[in-house]
Amino acid sequence: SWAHIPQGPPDAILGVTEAFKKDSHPKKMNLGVGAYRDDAGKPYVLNAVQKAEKKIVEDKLNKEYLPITGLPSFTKEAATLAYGADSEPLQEGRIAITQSISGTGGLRIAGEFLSRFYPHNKKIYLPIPTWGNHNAVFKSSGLETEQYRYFKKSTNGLDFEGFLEDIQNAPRNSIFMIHACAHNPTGVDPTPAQWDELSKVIKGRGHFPLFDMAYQGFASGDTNHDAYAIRKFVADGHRIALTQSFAKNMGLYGERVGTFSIISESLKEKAAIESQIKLIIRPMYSNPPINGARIVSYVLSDPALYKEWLGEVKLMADRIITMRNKLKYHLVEDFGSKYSWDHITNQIGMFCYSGLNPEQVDRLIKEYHVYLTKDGRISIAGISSSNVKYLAEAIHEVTR
Ligand code: PLP
Ligand code: TYF
Repeated sequence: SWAHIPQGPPDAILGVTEAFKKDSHPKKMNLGVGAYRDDAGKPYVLNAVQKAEKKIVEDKLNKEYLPITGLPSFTKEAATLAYGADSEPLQEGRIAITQSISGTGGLRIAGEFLSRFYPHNKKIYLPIPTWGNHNAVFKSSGLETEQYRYFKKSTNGLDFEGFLEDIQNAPRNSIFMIHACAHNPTGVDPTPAQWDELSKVIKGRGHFPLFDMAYQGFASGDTNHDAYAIRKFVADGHRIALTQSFAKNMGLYGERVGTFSIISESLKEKAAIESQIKLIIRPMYSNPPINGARIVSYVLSDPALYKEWLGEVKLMADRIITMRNKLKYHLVEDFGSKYSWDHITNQIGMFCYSGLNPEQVDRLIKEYHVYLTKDGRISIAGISSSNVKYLAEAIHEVTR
């Protein structure tokens, strides 16, 4: 019998969608999960992706197994997108990389790799707050999670001093997991000058940075700009590890395509690392799915599709920025809210960390049918021209 099995809790973010689906109110809004919607509230399949899919069908490719570390043309293009074509370790062939089951799978391989091979300790430092799944993924990998300060409630911005202090106070050679851009859930990123300082201080303490890049292009609309942190750290000589996701920036959520990579010191070291990555993957899922990786490799390697894709990333990022501006405008100008809502437009990427407390979130859900996570995080992508004013009114009512 399985009677001894206790009921597990729902996922804090995906559970919001479940509640939303059960609501039949005509004005209901789902601002829970971070998935892009167009201005009509519909999922958006990028044109560049549709064209790549058409080409893939026309090319009549087979469905043989991929190698354990995935489609080589995909991992090569993905690494170039992240590290930049002029990256020294990339040009020298020193980056060990594998395809992964999207960003989450990349993080799981990262956790497993660090848990088996990181020589100094088994602790990983995560920002407060962070994406809920980070804790679970790293604990499942056998790492202990620690926390560092990141967000300052009083300003709804970065707690830069706290971040620096916690870097200084952590034992030498600690692992720091850092959101590369468009921090989830806060929408707060360090400035370039702050990244420069962070790189220096982290180096000084001998810490190891693992970057999670789930939103390249989504923060600024520019994939190079959003890669600033990782490229700066690499240029400063950090041999970083990195996970990438193509869920958001190519709209390939359900295709599950991403990477895990790590910079090695030499080709010999890289070969050993890759051999161990294979030993991690083999008993988990043998080898990754082929379709999403093909789509990404077609888009990134075809100059016309690549250009079209960059335009579409910018379009998505810009629509989000427009919604931020409108939400703030309605709150302040139409409804005369006496609070500062500057953080709505100062924060970037998919999310606004609104500062709403759990009681206010409860009222939004119960009285206004506006669904979001308990921490007050708003997925801006769920807002459209036709409901932004309704949302502003609802937020104004629960905060007045
Ligand atoms: N890391 C962060 C910060 C995220 O927000 C997400 C969620 O989208 C992921 C990783 C992983 O997402 P996926 O596994 O869909 O690529
Ligand atoms: O934070 C989010 O909304 C996205 C999507 O278990 C997501 O990262 C949320 C929860 C989850 C997987 C993906």
